[in-house]
Amino acid sequence: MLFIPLLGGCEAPYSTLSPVGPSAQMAANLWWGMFALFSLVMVAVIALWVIAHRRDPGRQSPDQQQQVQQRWIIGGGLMLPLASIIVILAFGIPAGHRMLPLPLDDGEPLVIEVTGHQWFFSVHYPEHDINLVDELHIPAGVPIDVRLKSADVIHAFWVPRLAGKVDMIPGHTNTLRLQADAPGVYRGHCAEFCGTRHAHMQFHVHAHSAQDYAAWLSETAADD
Ligand SMILES: [Cu+2]
Repeated sequence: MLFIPLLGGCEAPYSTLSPVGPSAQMAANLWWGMFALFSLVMVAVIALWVIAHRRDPGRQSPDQQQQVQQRWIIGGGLMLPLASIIVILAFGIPAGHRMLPLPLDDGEPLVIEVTGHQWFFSVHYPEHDINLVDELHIPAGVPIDVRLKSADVIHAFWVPRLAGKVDMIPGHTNTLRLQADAPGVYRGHCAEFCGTRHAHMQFHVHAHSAQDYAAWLSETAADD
C-alpha cells in the first residue's frame, strides 16, 4: 500500500514502467514480477515476525530449540533465497537473451551509429549519410540496431521507454536493439557520469509512421 502513491511517478517521460517497445516491455514485466515476489516475501517475513512475538515459547529442551533454529536457518536463510534467485534467473535470462541484437527472421534492421561526446550525442545514418546532434529519427514498429561508440570517456545510451541502457565505450562498439511500437517522441539521457555537464546530456528519439519517416528521410537527405 505504501508504494501506491510512489507509483504515480511512473508515468514520467523517463519511466521504464510505461514501455513502448518489446525489450522495454520485457524489462517492465520483469520489474513487476520482482516487485510482486519481493512484496510477497516481505509480507511473509512481517507475518512470521508477528507470530513469533505472540507465540508462547512453551517448554522445549535446548536440543529441540536448536533443531527449530536450524530448520529456520536452512529454510529461510538458504532455501528461500535460493528459490527466489532461481525463479528470477528463469525469467531474467530469457528476457535478457531476447534483448540481444539477434539475426531477424526476415530482412536486416536499420542501422544508426551514435557516438557519445562530452557532452552531446552525434548521430550518423551510414546508408543515407545523414548527420544529426542529440536527436534520432526512426520508423515505428521496426527493429533498429543502434551502434554505440564514444569519442572520449565512457557514456551510456538510455531511452527508458524503448530499451535498456548500454554503455558507450571508447575504442569499442556496442549494439543496442531498439524498437518503438508507436509513433511519438521519446526522451533519452546519458546514464553514465561523464563529467561536469553529464546531467544536461539529453537527446530525443522521434518515432514516425512509415510514411512520415520516408518523408523525413528524403527531406533531410536532400538538405544534406
Ligand atoms: Cu554522461
